[in-house]
Amino acid sequence: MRIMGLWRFLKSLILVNKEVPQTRGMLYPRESETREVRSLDGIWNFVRSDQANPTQGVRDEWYAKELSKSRPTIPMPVPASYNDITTDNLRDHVGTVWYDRKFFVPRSWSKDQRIWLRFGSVHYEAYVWINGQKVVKHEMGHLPFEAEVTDFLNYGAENRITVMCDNALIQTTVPQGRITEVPNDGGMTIVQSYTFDFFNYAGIHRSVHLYTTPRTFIEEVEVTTNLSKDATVGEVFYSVSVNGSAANEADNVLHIQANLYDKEGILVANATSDQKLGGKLQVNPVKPWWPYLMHSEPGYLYQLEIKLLATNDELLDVYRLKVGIRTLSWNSQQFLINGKPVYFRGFGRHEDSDIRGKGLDNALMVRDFNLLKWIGANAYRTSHYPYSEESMQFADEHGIMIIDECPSVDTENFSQELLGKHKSSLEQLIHRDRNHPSVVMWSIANEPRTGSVSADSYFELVANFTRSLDKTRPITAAIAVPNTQDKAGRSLDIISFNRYNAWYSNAGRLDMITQNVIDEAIAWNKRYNKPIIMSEYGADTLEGLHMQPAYVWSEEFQTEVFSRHFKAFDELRKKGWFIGEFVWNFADFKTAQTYTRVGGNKKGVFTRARQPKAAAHLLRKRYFALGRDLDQCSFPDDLFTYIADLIS
Ligand code: BDP
Repeated sequence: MRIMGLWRFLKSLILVNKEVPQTRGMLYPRESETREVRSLDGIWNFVRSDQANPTQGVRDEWYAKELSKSRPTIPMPVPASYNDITTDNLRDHVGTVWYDRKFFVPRSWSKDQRIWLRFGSVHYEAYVWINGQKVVKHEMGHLPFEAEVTDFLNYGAENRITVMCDNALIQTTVPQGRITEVPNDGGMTIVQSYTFDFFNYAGIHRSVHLYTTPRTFIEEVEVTTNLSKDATVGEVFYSVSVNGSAANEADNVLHIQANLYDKEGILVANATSDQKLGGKLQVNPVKPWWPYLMHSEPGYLYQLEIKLLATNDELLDVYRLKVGIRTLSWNSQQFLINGKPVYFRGFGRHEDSDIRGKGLDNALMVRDFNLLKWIGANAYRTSHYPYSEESMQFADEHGIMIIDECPSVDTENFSQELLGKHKSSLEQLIHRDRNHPSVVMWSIANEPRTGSVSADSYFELVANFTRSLDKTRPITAAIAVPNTQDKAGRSLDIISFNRYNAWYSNAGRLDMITQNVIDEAIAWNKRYNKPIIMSEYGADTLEGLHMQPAYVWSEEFQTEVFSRHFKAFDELRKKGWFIGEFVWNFADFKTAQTYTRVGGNKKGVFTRARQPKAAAHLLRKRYFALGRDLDQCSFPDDLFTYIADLIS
């Protein structure tokens, strides 16, 4: 046993940098004059496998016919987590579940084009069949995947799609978990455990689309932007990849016509590409993309129209996407957007709500953005996994800055296989999100166990890999080990730390917050000479529980905890290198069952039903006060409640 342990330890020290598979395509499905999009969202049929026999459905080929022919099915909404839909213990199911549904493909789709099947995300692993034939397999929740299904479909006829989804997390999945077999009253049972603090919701979490492209089509578009020093001239660099036979014909020189339109739909720049299908558009005068409250017109987006043309100027394909023109830069003290230093004021969040779990919900998304703006936040971290593409587009539109986090949380037991998956999660994330102006930083992990010796080379490899994919954004990780033990910070550009003073340490001691926060931030900065963010702080709060003097779990306590942190942050802001404060959490959320959680984690500033707790009103005053002081924003009329004309 001890020899095995030693061997595992030694192996973790000699991690090597292996290639990871490269994502192709995956542009967000959009209609255009050359493309059609259909949704497969709705009510699907659902079967859970026997926990003790998770591969039975594959062996018995359940995908070969309708699921209902193999097992009784129940209705299941897509998109949604399946866990909280039924009234039985589906919530705690471990292993595989199956979905299927039928759909029609129009006869017109058979003509000289390609058909793609795209999933916004399935957690955690998905196997997909069309009409009984396997078309794609994908591992990793919260990230999209797609496959060409042109040759698998019946045109002008009915089709069947079958999905097997596996929620099991083990030591080499991202995130990690453990599966164990333990005795229960009925004999033995399978138990999933994990150390991270949110419920392992599973299922088809985001929309399923069928879409068409021409035979030769725009497969990828990558955009970067620049601004002149005086911010009057903007540049948009685009690079396009094309897939299809026309791209290989020697006498057919494909080219791109790129047109840029402003918000009013007026053409402000156009260009024809070079032979590599890339080019530059210049906008003069430009309206830069600014974060919310940093400018009177935040989130300004242009529309980039990419037209793929053949030698004879025949139009082959058209794809449009929104583009925000901005620059990012950073040094050992600051993070700047369009040359202006940024002070982040925001939240760690979760994609989580009653009944639908982590399923995409437009009503919830719009409500959340309304609350973010109401409270005066300018940023959030996608703790602890990539959020929906729809929410990324929304953040672009509303000028909310995003620290975009990959699904690596509580990372430990660093192995070669884990490293490969971790890198792949970042590759998929960056491929998906690289064109979003709202994404201003990559977070490569949350609370990794960076005190261990092997964390050193592991995070160096992960950070360098991330940099090799995108040099335009800084890299951070939210670290919780004491700074004296940490081994990852040297590989990051910006240090984020999570700490729960007066909660996990010195519970209830409001008098032990301010100085501790100041001391810890200074220590992180001294150790690494990099900008510092407090990426998590907070206290569980049961809405409606009031206690004076403040007592843990009460609304008064959360308010006081925030206020003591604000004091520390204001001291730290004077130092020049403290660049942001993020409350944990935006809203209450569900976790695994433990005696420290009452129906879930209650550190939300908003309840799970998205109503404010008392502390929300305090936080709102602070975020707007910071906005006015730092970015000259104005106050909303209802920020302060009239008390008496004795008080100004
Ligand atoms: C932090 C984690 C976060 C938890 C939080 C908490 O990063 O995921 O939810 O603690 O315990 O350590 O509330």
